[in-house]
Amino acid sequence: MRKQLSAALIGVISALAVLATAEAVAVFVSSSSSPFFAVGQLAIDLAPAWLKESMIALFGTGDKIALFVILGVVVVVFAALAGVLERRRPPLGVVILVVFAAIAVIAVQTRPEASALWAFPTVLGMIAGVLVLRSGIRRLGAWIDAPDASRTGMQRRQFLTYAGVTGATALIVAIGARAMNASTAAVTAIRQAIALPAPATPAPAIDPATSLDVEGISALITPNEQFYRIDVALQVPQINPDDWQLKITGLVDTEVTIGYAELLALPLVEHVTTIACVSNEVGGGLIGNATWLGYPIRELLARAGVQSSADMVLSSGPDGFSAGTPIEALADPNRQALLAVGMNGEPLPTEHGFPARMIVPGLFGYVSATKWVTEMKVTRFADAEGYWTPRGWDALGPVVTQSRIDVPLSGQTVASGTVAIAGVAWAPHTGIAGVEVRVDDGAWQKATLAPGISDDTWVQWVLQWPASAGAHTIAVRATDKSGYTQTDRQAPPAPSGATGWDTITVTVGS
Ligand SMILES: Nc1nc2c(c(=O)[nH]1)N[C@H]1C(S)=C(S)[C@@H](COP(=O)(O)O)O[C@H]1N2
Ligand SMILES: [Mo]
Repeated sequence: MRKQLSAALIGVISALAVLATAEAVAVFVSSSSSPFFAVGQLAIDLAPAWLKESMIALFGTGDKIALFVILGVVVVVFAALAGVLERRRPPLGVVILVVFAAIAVIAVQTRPEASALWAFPTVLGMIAGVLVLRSGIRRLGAWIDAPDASRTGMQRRQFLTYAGVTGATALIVAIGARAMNASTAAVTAIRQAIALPAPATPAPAIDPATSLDVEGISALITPNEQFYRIDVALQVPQINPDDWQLKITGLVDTEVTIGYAELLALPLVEHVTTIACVSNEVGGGLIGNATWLGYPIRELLARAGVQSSADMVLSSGPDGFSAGTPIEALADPNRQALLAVGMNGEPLPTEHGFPARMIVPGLFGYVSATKWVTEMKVTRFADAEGYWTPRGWDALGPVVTQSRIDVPLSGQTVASGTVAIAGVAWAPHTGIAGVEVRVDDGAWQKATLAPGISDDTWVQWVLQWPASAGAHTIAVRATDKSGYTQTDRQAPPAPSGATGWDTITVTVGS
């Protein structure tokens, strides 16, 4: 009896290990990829109407809790059985775990936004569960099935310690990770329910016909799901807008505090701005263009009254990041520096700063684009520095004028004839004056620019190239409206942004 109970206990602990691991991994994948709720949801979706009705009749609004209790009991019973069977007829216990994990993976994959990645939490959970089960049963065997009389006491203690430590760890991790996943799910629901106000000053309407019709070129407006994400946050901060506040502090006449509802009630401005990361390599993808909805930061600074000795705003978020932005840029009436709440018509996605972030045309993200921003401290460059400055990056980070070839892809083989060489070029807040393309050692040829949105956004460009058979090298360079033409001198991203021409090689077939 003691043998059976101990084996059953190991089975239950291994199920707990599955759950704990899966929940913990789900924290990094997606809160909805946790098998716990996916299985419950699938059960609800599959349950016939009569069963749903009798559940509601029996348990009323407690029907969901009842469902989880029932699921919990089923899992505990099968987990105990897995323990007993793994001791008697290995690997039957492992088989039960794997079958349950397979059901959970199917359940997770039926969720609306599921991706293949969402199988990870359950699969890693299953591996952890199998390891715990096998090693638990092995220790149990050493104690009970093949006792070495001189060591029985020690082996018993070893087994109990193993069961206790593994069980307690799994329980703590499972509860902690579940709580995190639940709070993520809660903020996701709050965000989805928000209806942003219409802008008092809308961005000009974008005529889709003005975009270049070239397969593979970057879309003029980058969809939110494709927008690059860079931050030092190990976990995406989950901020309930009701609890969020921005404080303007430091060298001001009066401190200003503003909440989310108050912010949404202000006359909001919509502005299309291209933002870029200083770490972007030449030809890289750490750049995107979006329509931002927000309130001008200069108005907030004016409310607070900036003292004349100040020249920098040190903004910070809950992940420990901070950015030092010149007040000159933030207060400039001709530059739409926004405290943004919306991105491409939606509340900011959580990974892009929900509920509010800064967007400043013309400055790299690390000195301006603080996400989840909660404080703007008015100060001086002589007295404070942003997160990346002591880590080897310039204190000032104007975006470097750059251009990128989107098509053809480097290394691609294309058919001879007319080939569209196309991409994007950017010099935010300066504007692109022209783009030139060079094939092999030929002359620089002017590319055609699509009408841009404003000097704050990137522009699409294309050159129709009569391609002859063979291998070719293609380079691009942009000239901005200040008259600067991109240098061919290659510099790495640190300390102030990569330079050099994006260059690709293609083979043209005959
Ligand atoms: N809170 C916070 N904000 C941040 C960062 C960060 O690490 N933490 N990174 C910055 C950097 S380096 C860049 S390039 C932009 C990227 O914004 P995105 O992830 O929305 O594209 O966010 C900026 N804002
Ligand atoms: Mo960045």
